[in-house]
Amino acid sequence: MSAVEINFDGLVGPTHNYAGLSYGNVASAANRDQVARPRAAALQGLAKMRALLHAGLPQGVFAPVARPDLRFLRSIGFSGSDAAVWEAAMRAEPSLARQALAASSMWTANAATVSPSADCADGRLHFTTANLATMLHRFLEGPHTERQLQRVFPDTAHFAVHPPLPAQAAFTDEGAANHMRLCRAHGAAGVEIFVYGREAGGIGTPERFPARQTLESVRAIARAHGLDPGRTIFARQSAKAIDAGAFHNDVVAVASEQVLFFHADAFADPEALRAEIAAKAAGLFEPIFVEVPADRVSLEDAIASYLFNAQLVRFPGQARLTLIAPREVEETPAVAAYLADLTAGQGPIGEVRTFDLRESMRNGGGPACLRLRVVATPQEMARINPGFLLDDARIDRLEAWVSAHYRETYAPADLADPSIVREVHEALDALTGILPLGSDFYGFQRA
Ligand code: SUG
Repeated sequence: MSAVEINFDGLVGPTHNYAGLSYGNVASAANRDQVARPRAAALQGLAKMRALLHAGLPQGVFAPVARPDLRFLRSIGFSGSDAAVWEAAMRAEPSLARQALAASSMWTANAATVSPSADCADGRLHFTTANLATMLHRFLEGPHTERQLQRVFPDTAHFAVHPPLPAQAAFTDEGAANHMRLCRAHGAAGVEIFVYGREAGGIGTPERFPARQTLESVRAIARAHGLDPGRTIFARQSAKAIDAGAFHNDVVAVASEQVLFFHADAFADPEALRAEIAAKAAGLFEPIFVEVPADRVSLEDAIASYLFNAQLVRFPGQARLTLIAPREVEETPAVAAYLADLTAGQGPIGEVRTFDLRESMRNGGGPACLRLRVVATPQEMARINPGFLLDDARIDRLEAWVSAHYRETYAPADLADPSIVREVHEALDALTGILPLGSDFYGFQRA
């Protein structure tokens, strides 16, 4: 048996809401203060997980963060009971309180950067927990994510879970959303491509929106993972893409096996990138480039439809890859027309399957954002905590849990309700009985 790629999707948390927190993420800004539907959001995510499982792919899950982040709120001076902390924070610092409430751990493409053991000098599978230091609400995810990774990948003989890089402007890191890997087969040595938006000195910085990943951060990750410089690439994302709203590279590019599917405006120097990939892949595999020209799909349509924020997967027995895309690609005429031509041709992508992920999409999170890819050999697979891998029975239990504990809707006026805190704690406490998190996983359980 060879290595497999497992998608670990983030379970949408009970406090899913639209707070407009992510400057530079056009969907997040546009939907600020809309009424959110946490239950539907979580069920949409679980439906995607079930569909990929039924299509024959291994599927894992990560638990949501406990929100509001009371530890954070206490660290900035709020005190008293949990409910009192929340009430006071919403009254005195509503915008910071909203940051503390974000359910953003659902986008596990930002949880960590992952290098399969075939690429790492010590033969272990490496994870660097992302510091997400550009956005406060996302930065708060770090301790949860590191703990989550340790629970799923506990065996240090096979797995290395690194803590986040220093949470400082020189090292801002958004995890796998800015990382791609090309290879002949998942278990074979590959070429890892790290995409960054700026250097700590500020050279080439976009003008409008923040670049969330630095060159210094990705170089540090490649070092920590023990990657071979001969098979590692650092590519600059184009400032144009960032300024158009591609706040992560996975909004404009996706890679799988030999295939790099990307927008013509994704990278600062696409020709140099192609040449470097070809040189570093020599003797390993033949890269296949599927570049989408701007006159077929504009950067704006690519970002609005999330065409590239797709999962590019190989279903068992399929000769060509399948693109798992959001429903929005069908609703953007230029994108729908492009995809019809793409799949009708002889290229590497033979099929498109779409999913309704509307609730996540409205915060700028498509299918690719919702999953962290982990390539595992059979030996590594046997050491993953199996309770985080899904089968139908576990998905049924999670769906029932969501239906029992999640609110139908969250309007901005609902958020100050102090009973939110108790509701979330009850829900997550019950979750630790479904996933093998342990009864001390969440801070409120340890308090
Ligand atoms: O970091 N949105 C997330 C979306 C992350 C998408 N992930 C990838 N592209 N891989 C972000 O901008 C919005 C939350 C709010 O506004 O309520 C948010 O955090």
